[in-house]
Amino acid sequence: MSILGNKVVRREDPRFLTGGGTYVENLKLDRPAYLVYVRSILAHARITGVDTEEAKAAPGVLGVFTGAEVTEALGLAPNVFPMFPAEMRRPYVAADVARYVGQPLVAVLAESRAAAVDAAELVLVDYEELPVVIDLEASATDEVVLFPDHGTNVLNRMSSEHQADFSGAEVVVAERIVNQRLTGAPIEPRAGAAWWTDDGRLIHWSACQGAHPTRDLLATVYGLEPAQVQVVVPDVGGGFGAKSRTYPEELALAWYARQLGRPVKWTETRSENVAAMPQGRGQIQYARLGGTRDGKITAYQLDVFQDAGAYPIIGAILAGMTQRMLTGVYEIANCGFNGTAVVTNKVSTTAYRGAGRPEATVAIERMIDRYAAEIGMDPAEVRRINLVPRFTQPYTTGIGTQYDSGDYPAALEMVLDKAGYAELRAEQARRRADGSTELLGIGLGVYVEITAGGPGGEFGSIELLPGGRMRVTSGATPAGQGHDTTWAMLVSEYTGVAMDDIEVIHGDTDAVDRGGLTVGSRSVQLAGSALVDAAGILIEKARNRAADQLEAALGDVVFDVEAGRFHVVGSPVPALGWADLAADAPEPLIAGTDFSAPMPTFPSGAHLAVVLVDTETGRVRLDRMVAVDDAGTIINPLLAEGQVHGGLAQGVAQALYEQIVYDESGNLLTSNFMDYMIVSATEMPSYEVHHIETPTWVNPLGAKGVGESGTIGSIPAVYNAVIDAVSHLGVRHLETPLSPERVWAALQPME
Ligand code: MCN
Repeated sequence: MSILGNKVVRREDPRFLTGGGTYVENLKLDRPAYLVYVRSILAHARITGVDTEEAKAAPGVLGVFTGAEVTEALGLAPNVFPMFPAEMRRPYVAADVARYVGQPLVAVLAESRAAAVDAAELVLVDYEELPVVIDLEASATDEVVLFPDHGTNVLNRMSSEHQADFSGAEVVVAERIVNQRLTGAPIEPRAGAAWWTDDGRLIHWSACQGAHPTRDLLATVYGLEPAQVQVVVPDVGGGFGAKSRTYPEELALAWYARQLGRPVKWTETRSENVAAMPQGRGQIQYARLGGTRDGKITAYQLDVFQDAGAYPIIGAILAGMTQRMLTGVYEIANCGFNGTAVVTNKVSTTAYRGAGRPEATVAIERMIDRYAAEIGMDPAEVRRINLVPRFTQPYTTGIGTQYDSGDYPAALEMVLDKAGYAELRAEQARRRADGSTELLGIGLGVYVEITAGGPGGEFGSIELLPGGRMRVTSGATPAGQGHDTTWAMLVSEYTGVAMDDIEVIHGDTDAVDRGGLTVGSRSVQLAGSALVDAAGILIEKARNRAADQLEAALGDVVFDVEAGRFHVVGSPVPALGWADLAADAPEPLIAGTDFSAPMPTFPSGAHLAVVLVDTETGRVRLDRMVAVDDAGTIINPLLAEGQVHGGLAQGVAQALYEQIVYDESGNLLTSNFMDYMIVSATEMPSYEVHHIETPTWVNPLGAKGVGESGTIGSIPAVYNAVIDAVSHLGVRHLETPLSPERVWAALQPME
């Protein structure tokens, strides 16, 4: 019986739930030095003086290093992408100019964290204030330039080949949509530890989303061969995209370790994490949608400004993802896109759950509702009219993106059915007619997104151990997604070995040959498929060995996966199990391979939110969240559902609660969880989660990614629901997060 598709509970959870996890913070080191950074309190300033004398003399201090000293030794950090201007590379520790609040200026190392914090307070920094640019559109005018040597704040402009032509449209609606900045808010903030061994090897532990990319980065920074560096990523308390890179302030740990001749440990505080870990979103959109009066969309144009923050990293290119997913699930041949990425005096932007795809979905889904309101048609009906029909072979969208397979109408009809759409509309009408102060709103978010959209494949290996056990290594580095369970299930399925007899190793560059980043919901389809292929290779090798031992022709030996045994075809006895093949083995039986797919996969779905809006206070309560997701073949419905749950929470949070706010001087006003309204279980209803399966043909599992789906559909669903609740009062559009203040203000009579 197949184990795939079963709700197998996460075997890593007992460890996590009973304090048994191994994190960078609880790594025991011999006489570690604790690192604390002095960070910029100004968003843009020249550093005119740094006085470290008092700090150096403070109790327990082992070393104090200014930006100038670190920069002299290490230069600037390598660019994440070669096309970014060299002068915009980030310093490990800023030497002459600070460009965002929270940027590291001085490194203080001491015997204890408390001593380092105390000493950091004794460092005196002299600043000469420089003009600040926070607003994206203001930045694009270049009135204030962040990098005078580069001359402009504009990093890149991207335009589609064609622009939308609205001449045939009977109705045109336009909106400015803000995808506010968000912080990833992992439970575990960023943390790292580094030391040098006597034979010159660098060992670095990091709470990040990819051991091997961090190893390669460290090798580049310190001029080492990759083999001279070991990176260990132990358990990680969440990453959500924001830990996909190991950032300069952590890459410098090895340099401090070398100066002090001791291991160095660094864990940032929550406020440092909010201020200085790169953030997500930060995209302003100008959307225009045109159509006929009977609901057929004829033109769609999206022009966006993308905030890259002070130093361009991944966020600077995410508008490209928005462009790829421009038309979502709809047939819109006449469309266009322009994107402009700019630097601003804020921390950099990076990938955050969905990374460029939620932005595309928010824009199109919001505009569909806006158009539906304009022509007086039910928003579900407008979607029906324009959806791409079910397809199993590649479909090319208006913007030129090729999707693998999908059934969007099925997802829409299912979510409407499960939610009881007609009854909800009736209830909405009843409340409106009764003059209720608690209005009901219904919102849809029908989405398609791209997973495993980046380059490269993923690695996996399986080794037969004595007693018939298996050791699996995977290039994917999890941050809470349940890979241990998933990989053990897959290997069990294909080898017949019990899950309990399968150990899984990841996140250690000495133990795993190679690996990529756990981003873009790529792991199951790539790392999982690599294990499927590895299992096939291992079984072939085992069949050879069995043929020798059974003294049979290779062609006659078959593998019975249910029993986990090899025997001659037609005669199940004698048979050899994995344990027999492992015994007295002349050489280890091991198979490792990489899997790359011919194209990305495109998971999809339809989410429906029901909200109740209090017209007297503007408070929005999410009453129901119904989700239908299609990630192709599901390996473990329990884990996939867990992923959807987490994703939904982060989508709801963007629509209703969370927002990074800077004032116009660049001060961060939301630097802790009192000010940044992080979502919690108390705001959530019990989700109603369903799934359909449209397998992909691009990998042997038929699997697409599910790690970000929940977020992508739920943002527009909740967003649309709130506007829907108050649309009969003339409200057409509001900005997220839809705080009580914003909703209440929109409901006040015009002066
Ligand atoms: N799964 C499945 N069937 C599929 C696809 C996935 O059963 N067809 C299940 C698997 O059990 C797998 C899990 O879902 O373990 C996630 O798989 P996948 O969609 O391949 O995503 P990744 O493992 O590559 O994880 C990355 C994704 C991203 S990009 C973000 S952001 C995110 C997310 O995962 N960050 C997370 N989920 C997170 N969950 C936790 N707890 N913490 C984070 O930081």
